[in-house]
Amino acid sequence: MSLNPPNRTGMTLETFIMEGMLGVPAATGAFTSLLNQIAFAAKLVTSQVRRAGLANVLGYTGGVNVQGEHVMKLDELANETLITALARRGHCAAVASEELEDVHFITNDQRARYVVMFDPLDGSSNIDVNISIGTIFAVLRRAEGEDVSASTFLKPGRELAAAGYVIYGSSTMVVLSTGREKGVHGFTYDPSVGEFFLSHENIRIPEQGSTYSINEGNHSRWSEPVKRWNSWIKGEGDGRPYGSRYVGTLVADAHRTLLKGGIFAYPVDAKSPKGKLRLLYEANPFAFLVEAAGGAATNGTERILDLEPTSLHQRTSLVLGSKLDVETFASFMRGDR
Ligand code: P6P
Repeated sequence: MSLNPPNRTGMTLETFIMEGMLGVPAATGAFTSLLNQIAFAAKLVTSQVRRAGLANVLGYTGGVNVQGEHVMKLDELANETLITALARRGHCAAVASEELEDVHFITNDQRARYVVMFDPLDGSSNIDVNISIGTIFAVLRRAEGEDVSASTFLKPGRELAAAGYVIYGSSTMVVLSTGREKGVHGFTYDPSVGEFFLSHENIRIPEQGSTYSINEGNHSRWSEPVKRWNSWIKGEGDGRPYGSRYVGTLVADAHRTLLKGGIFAYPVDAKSPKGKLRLLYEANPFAFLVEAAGGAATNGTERILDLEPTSLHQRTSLVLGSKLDVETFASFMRGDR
């Protein structure tokens, strides 16, 4: 009699990690603890974000509050929260953040086996209009005996040990993966008990979708191949008309694409000739997740996870989503269509 796989829906994120469901042998302890620290930080940041609507009252405005104290902007607060959480328990040697020009060193102790890159609050310009925002993170292992430096972070995304994001939307969710073999899993936050519960086990992206996501306001600045792809995807000519969805927060647009399929594209353009999105803590984490869920992620033609980083904040074009939709985009870039 074949036993059905255990239904793990409702399992807490902490238990899921502790029991090695992410392919993390609990025996290591360090990696498990690091992921749980990230989950802990997500709880703190979601609490700060949920109160952002009261920003002027609570003073999360980056100005000075009634006591005359300088108050951090929400993205600075999220940044500080993540660094503090990651510095505990001694498993993280250093962090690289969208908010910090340089690497923030924590310890060179060899027991700190990992470094973490993150965008603490992606899309923070959408806070004051109550549109979804998010936190994006990626984890790299240090090489044995390696002294921590900026170059520790400059590894291609295929070497990531884990990646994930928190989306602060109609509910707060953590979505993370330790790689293709262990899948991509989503956990939804229940603020009444302060826990993330497994709600989306083993997320798989459809082979093809029916929505495309791109900022059409950049149309005049796109290359000719991108313009040809754009008119095709609208159904002008032989294309199948897709629905257009664009939030303007990478975490929200990529999350929808991961769950529903389709394509998200932020190609280079005349205003952003190297692309707008950051390779290390935006493109790589989402490329890692989308590939682990069975999709694809390129810079238009090359696999994102194979790009060799040269600087912490370097930008890239990013095209991700259903394998077939990303390949169609690439066929236009190659001039095949
Ligand atoms: P645009 C948000 O500012 C962000 O960095 C990403 O989250 C998002 O995908 C992109 O910029 C949106 O850029 O030019 O369309 O406003």
